[in-house]
Amino acid sequence: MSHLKLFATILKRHGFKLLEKQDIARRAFLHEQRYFSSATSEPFLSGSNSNYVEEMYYAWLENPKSVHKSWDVFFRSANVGQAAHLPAQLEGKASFLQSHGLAPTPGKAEKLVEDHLAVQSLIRAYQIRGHHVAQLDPLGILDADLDSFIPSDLITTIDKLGIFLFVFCSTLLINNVPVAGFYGLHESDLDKVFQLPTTTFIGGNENSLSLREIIKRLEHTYCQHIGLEYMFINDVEQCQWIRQKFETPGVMKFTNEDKRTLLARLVRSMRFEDFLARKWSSEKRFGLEGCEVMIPALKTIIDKSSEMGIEYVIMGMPHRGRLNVLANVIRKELEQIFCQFDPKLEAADEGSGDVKYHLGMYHERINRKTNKKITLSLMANPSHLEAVDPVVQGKTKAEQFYRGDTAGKKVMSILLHGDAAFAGQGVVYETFHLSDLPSYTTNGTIHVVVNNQIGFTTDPRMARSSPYPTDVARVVNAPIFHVNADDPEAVMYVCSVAAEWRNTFNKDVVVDLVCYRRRGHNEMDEPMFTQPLMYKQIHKQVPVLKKYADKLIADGTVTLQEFEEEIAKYDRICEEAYTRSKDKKILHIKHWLDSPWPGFFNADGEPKSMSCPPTGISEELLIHIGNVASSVPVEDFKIHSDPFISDLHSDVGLSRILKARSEMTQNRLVDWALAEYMAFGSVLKEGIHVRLSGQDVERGTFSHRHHVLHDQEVDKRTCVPMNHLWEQQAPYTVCNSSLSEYGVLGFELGFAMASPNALVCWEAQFGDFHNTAQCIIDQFISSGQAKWVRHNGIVLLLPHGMEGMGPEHSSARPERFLQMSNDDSDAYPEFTEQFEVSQLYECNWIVVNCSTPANYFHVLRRQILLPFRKPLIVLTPKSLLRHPEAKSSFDEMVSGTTFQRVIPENGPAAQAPHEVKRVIFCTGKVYYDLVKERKNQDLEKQVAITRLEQISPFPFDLLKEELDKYPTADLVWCQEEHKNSGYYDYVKPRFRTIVNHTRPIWYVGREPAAAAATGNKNMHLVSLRRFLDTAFNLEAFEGKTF
Ligand SMILES: Cc1ncc(C[n+]2csc(CCOP(=O)(O)OP(=O)(O)O)c2C)c(N)n1
Repeated sequence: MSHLKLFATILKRHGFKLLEKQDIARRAFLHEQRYFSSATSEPFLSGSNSNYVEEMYYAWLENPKSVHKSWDVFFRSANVGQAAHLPAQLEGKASFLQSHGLAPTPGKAEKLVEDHLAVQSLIRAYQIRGHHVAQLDPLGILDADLDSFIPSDLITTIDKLGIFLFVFCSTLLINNVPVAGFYGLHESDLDKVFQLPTTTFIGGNENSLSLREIIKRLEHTYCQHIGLEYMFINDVEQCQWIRQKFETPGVMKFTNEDKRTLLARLVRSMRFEDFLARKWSSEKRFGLEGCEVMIPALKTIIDKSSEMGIEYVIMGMPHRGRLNVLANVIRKELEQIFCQFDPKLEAADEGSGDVKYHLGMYHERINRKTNKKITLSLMANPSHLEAVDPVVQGKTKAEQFYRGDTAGKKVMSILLHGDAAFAGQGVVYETFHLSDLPSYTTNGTIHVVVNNQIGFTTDPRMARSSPYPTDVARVVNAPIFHVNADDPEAVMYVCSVAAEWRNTFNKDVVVDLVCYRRRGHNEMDEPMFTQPLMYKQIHKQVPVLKKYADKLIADGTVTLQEFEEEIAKYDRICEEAYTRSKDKKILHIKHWLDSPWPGFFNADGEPKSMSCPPTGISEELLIHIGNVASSVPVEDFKIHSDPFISDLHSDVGLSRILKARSEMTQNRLVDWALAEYMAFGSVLKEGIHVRLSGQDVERGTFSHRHHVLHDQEVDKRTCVPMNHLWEQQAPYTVCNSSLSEYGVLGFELGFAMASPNALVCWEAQFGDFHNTAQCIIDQFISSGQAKWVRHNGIVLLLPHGMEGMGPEHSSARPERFLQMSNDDSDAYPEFTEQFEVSQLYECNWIVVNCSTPANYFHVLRRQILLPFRKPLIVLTPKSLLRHPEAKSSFDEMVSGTTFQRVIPENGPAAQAPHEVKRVIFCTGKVYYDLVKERKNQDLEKQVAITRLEQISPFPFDLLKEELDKYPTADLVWCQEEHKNSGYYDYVKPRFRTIVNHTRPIWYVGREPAAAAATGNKNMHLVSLRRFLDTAFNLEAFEGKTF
């Protein structure tokens, strides 16, 4: 910053702020005095009562070293008559001091105390606000904090102090009071020695320094190329740790070897971009130019982490520099990357693929610095910026979990961000909020921001309201290290400290690489349209590689010849790989898989079979699980029963629920909650980890689940009976999540990615809340396999049902999932023996709406028994959780039984199908309304009701059987949802395909509507009545055409 700019700043701020802040400083001082302690080891500035002063003085007279250094400074100054004035409480002891020749000269003495306080405040001001004046922008024209003003409590150069005091202070008056600088310090104070507080390390081995040296060292630490934000952290130990890492004189040392490695890495980073630019000048690649330092930065983080024991690093990143990361960090074979630029190559794998800068990667290699094995994985991601963040976290958590790495010492995540996206995308905040939750923490993530000070064409001043793009990290007390990306050594140091921070505290940390973007948003864009001045400067900017090479050549670390050879060597590597890439004929998307599942598929990556064993289990198992589910498997644990009723009546509250479970088990029955228990418990026995996450899932939104019991007498004592089923069982994790859908669903999707041997379920509080996680659903769950050939067996449990609860708690929007299902409505399939399973294999996800607990039990188990993984969307019930009819017998769950995709009519109508006038097809809860109404109207022989349990992929085969069975009946699709939602639009064309358009499928249900449901209970009931009447009006469609 130029001096002129500095003066302007000083003048401006003196207009009103200065005295006010001095006042504040004084008040703080007086406040501090009240808390003086009498400990003899205490420094002068916190010493207290009067006897204590005498003690100090006598001790000092005997041996000046026996007292704290600050007292030594004080008595010494007083003795030479410099300035020694006691704090107000000690003034009463003036006579004592006078009698000992220590009579203070009032003005000077007071100044000594004030000056010490001022110096402390000054140090603190640097620690808090030094980053605002750090030189972070490599272009030298922008302010990383979007503010060109210097905080008024910083003295940024010794020059400034001098100029400031002489030029301005003597003449500047505010309210007729002469302004003597923010702290009242004068040039004459510069060579005075001040005691350093314990909250700084600038002294190194020294306890006191001259003011001149203090300012110099503070400036060196806080106002050069590194800007540190950490003073908001609540933990003193953590703050001290950071201060020590950055303030200690001479900490930033690099050996020649380090510098040469850094240069070589910069060569690779820069020449890779140059190579791509030369070969494919008109292709989008989102180059890294302007932030080439990111490659050595990531490598430093990985080296350091590997040194400290990390074996697996999982990364998520946006487009910028992604190819470079694949090439030079993950070390993907260059020819594989270059292949991606060849539009003529044929894709060898299933799926539709993705553009090259979205693909993922998994690679095991030896870290050359540490000679240790390291696995690196870059997660595939959609264009949707930051969406991958929680996915990376979930996968990292799972990898830690399966390795028993509870403290995150073996597996860690690194997330890269663009400045605009980091500031703008809410999922960043949601992800940060998972970082310290026991069931979601990954024990610290290192965030690296490529802060090129622009977002596409948008200036950061228009893109965020926070000073830095990184401010979101402050909510979790993550330190933020801003660094000028044109100072590679500063960057390496910061990255190394970041890695150590994570290893020491297992908390998140942010490295903000303040850089620039040499080209447009992509290589085809013209940035001068929108940022003319910035780009004029960028065009003049010397690339970082040249700057650093010049520096190392000048100081003799490398010779020009060595540098040129390094460049030639890497260029040769690229050329050779390019030649090899020309021989490739086929593009394998599988080579870009980020999460391989060794052993799960056969050698060609195909499922080992195309069949699924029956999903029923033995009666013995059902009974055992039922008994544990209705018990409290730990001693002396008092569960909930109504506190207002005495213990004698223990079958109230939770006791009653458990008792009911026990009775159901004895009666060989299950309700929804018990069926879920049976499904989870049985797969746990088979060694499959089960994880259920979402808001309030432990108890269940509808208070039906109760998977975590709470001791009513001991705070925070809990018990999870599901983990007490067998001695040898997989662990069960059930966790209430933060109030987030986007972040948490992304997290669970990532968790499910790590292993096929886990049943990972996410439950929405109400089904419609999934729409705040739409990006995860659309971009990952629906299309993930097609884009990135990776399977995922995540289960979404979405409470759904029109129960008069208003527009917002009724519909899980099944139509959205069905609309994205990839089965062809018009293609009549061939019904082979394996039709059921191969249809599942071909689909992008499975959508079910079970009408019985047994079927819910089966579909959960089928998820694990299938020889491949597909996302499963389950529309789950609300009122059916307690519906007396919605119970299943053990007979429907024992060995040999299986999931029923369709539950056909099995009452009187099925006995005489030719007499049936109407077949109503339906799904879910409306079945119970229809059955009741049919009984009321005595139409059990005339009307068959068939339930569609698996809606997608559509069970063409079973429905064909049903349709053939009732050749003369009307066909009706009945749903409780509005016509433009629910299932109608999905099922209608498929039914028609089955009957080859020869029979109509009539619609019965609610009218189309803009809102998912009415908020008026009466309207709800009226519309229910209306469509039930139509459903059983056998003349309703007479004479109508279709
Ligand atoms: C969620 C989302 N919204 C919008 C976009 C469109 N988009 C692509 S890149 C970009 C600018 C990103 O800027 P920044 O995060 O600073 O990264 P940079 O491109 O500068 O590296 C935008 C708006 C997107 N990809 N994702």
